[in-house]
Amino acid sequence: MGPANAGPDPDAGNSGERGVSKGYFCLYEHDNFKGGHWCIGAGRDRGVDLRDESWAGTRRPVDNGASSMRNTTGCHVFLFDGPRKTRLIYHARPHSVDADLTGNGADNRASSLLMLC
Ligand SMILES: [Ca+2]
Repeated sequence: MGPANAGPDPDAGNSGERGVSKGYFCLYEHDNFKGGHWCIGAGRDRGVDLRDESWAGTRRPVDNGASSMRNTTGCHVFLFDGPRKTRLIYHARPHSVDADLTGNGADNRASSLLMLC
Protein backbone atom coordinates (compact mmCIF):
# COMPACT_ATOMS: atom_id res chain seq x y z
CA MET A 1 0.00 0.00 0.00
CA GLY A 2 1.19 3.52 -0.72
CA PRO A 3 1.76 6.19 1.86
CA ALA A 4 -1.13 8.21 3.22
CA ASN A 5 -1.90 11.46 1.46
CA ALA A 6 -0.08 10.28 -1.64
CA GLY A 7 -2.46 12.19 -3.87
CA PRO A 8 -5.55 11.26 -5.78
CA ASP A 9 -6.35 7.62 -6.48
CA PRO A 10 -4.98 7.03 -9.98
CA ASP A 11 -7.94 4.77 -10.71
CA ALA A 12 -10.48 7.42 -9.76
CA GLY A 13 -9.76 9.92 -12.49
CA ASN A 14 -10.96 10.22 -16.04
CA SER A 15 -8.86 7.40 -17.39
CA GLY A 16 -11.18 4.93 -19.08
CA GLU A 17 -8.27 2.64 -19.76
CA ARG A 18 -7.71 2.00 -16.11
CA GLY A 19 -11.40 1.68 -15.34
CA VAL A 20 -11.94 -1.34 -17.55
CA SER A 21 -9.60 -3.47 -15.48
CA LYS A 22 -11.94 -3.36 -12.51
CA GLY A 23 -14.88 -5.50 -11.53
CA TYR A 24 -16.19 -8.95 -12.32
CA PHE A 25 -18.60 -10.59 -14.67
CA CYS A 26 -20.51 -13.37 -12.92
CA LEU A 27 -22.97 -15.98 -14.11
CA TYR A 28 -25.34 -17.71 -11.67
CA GLU A 29 -26.92 -21.11 -11.86
CA HIS A 30 -30.39 -19.94 -10.83
CA ASP A 31 -32.51 -16.82 -11.04
CA ASN A 32 -31.86 -13.95 -8.63
CA PHE A 33 -28.11 -14.71 -8.41
CA LYS A 34 -28.70 -18.00 -6.57
CA GLY A 35 -27.13 -21.43 -6.85
CA GLY A 36 -23.63 -21.82 -8.18
CA HIS A 37 -21.62 -18.86 -9.34
CA TRP A 38 -18.83 -18.44 -11.88
CA CYS A 39 -16.92 -15.18 -12.22
CA ILE A 40 -14.14 -13.71 -14.32
CA GLY A 41 -12.30 -10.45 -13.84
CA ALA A 42 -12.41 -7.68 -16.39
CA GLY A 43 -10.10 -8.38 -19.28
CA ARG A 44 -9.76 -7.09 -22.76
CA ASP A 45 -11.04 -9.25 -25.64
CA ARG A 46 -11.47 -12.31 -23.54
CA GLY A 47 -13.20 -15.38 -24.88
CA VAL A 48 -14.28 -18.30 -22.70
CA ASP A 49 -15.74 -21.65 -23.67
CA LEU A 50 -18.19 -22.46 -20.89
CA ARG A 51 -18.05 -26.17 -21.70
CA ASP A 52 -14.72 -26.14 -19.88
CA GLU A 53 -16.06 -24.34 -16.78
CA SER A 54 -17.79 -25.47 -13.57
CA TRP A 55 -19.74 -23.54 -10.95
CA ALA A 56 -17.27 -22.47 -8.26
CA GLY A 57 -16.51 -25.28 -5.85
CA THR A 58 -18.57 -27.85 -7.79
CA ARG A 59 -18.30 -30.17 -10.75
CA ARG A 60 -21.58 -28.96 -12.22
CA PRO A 61 -21.00 -27.45 -15.67
CA VAL A 62 -21.69 -23.81 -16.41
CA ASP A 63 -22.51 -24.81 -19.99
CA ASN A 64 -26.26 -24.42 -20.67
CA GLY A 65 -26.83 -23.65 -16.98
CA ALA A 66 -26.66 -19.89 -16.44
CA SER A 67 -29.92 -18.22 -15.37
CA SER A 68 -28.84 -14.79 -14.08
CA MET A 69 -25.83 -12.51 -14.38
CA ARG A 70 -24.11 -9.56 -12.81
CA ASN A 71 -21.59 -7.38 -14.64
CA THR A 72 -19.68 -4.90 -12.47
CA THR A 73 -17.04 -4.31 -15.14
CA GLY A 74 -16.86 -1.52 -17.67
CA CYS A 75 -16.83 -4.19 -20.38
CA HIS A 76 -19.46 -5.52 -22.75
CA VAL A 77 -20.07 -9.25 -22.42
CA PHE A 78 -21.70 -11.30 -25.16
CA LEU A 79 -23.17 -14.75 -24.51
CA PHE A 80 -23.46 -17.34 -27.24
CA ASP A 81 -25.67 -20.41 -27.50
CA GLY A 82 -22.98 -22.37 -29.28
CA PRO A 83 -19.33 -23.07 -28.52
CA ARG A 84 -16.55 -20.83 -29.77
CA LYS A 85 -18.72 -17.71 -29.90
CA THR A 86 -21.38 -18.94 -32.28
CA ARG A 87 -25.08 -17.90 -32.24
CA LEU A 88 -25.20 -14.71 -30.19
CA ILE A 89 -28.07 -14.75 -27.68
CA TYR A 90 -27.30 -12.05 -25.13
CA HIS A 91 -25.50 -8.73 -24.62
CA ALA A 92 -24.62 -7.71 -21.05
CA ARG A 93 -23.90 -4.00 -20.98
CA PRO A 94 -21.22 -2.56 -18.69
CA HIS A 95 -22.35 -2.24 -15.08
CA SER A 96 -25.60 -4.17 -15.55
CA VAL A 97 -27.46 -6.95 -13.80
CA ASP A 98 -30.14 -9.38 -14.93
CA ALA A 99 -31.90 -11.49 -12.30
CA ASP A 100 -33.55 -13.75 -14.88
CA LEU A 101 -32.13 -14.36 -18.32
CA THR A 102 -35.43 -15.98 -19.38
CA GLY A 103 -36.84 -12.62 -20.40
CA ASN A 104 -34.09 -12.32 -22.97
CA GLY A 105 -34.39 -15.88 -24.22
CA ALA A 106 -30.96 -16.79 -22.89
CA ASP A 107 -31.87 -18.90 -19.85
CA ASN A 108 -29.87 -22.14 -19.63
CA ARG A 109 -28.40 -21.68 -23.09
CA ALA A 110 -25.03 -19.91 -22.83
CA SER A 111 -22.12 -22.08 -23.97
CA SER A 112 -19.44 -19.50 -24.67
CA LEU A 113 -18.83 -15.81 -24.07
CA LEU A 114 -16.80 -12.87 -25.21
CA MET A 115 -15.80 -9.92 -23.02
CA LEU A 116 -14.92 -6.70 -24.85
CA CYS A 117 -13.43 -3.81 -22.90
CA1 LIG B 1 -25.96 -23.71 -25.56
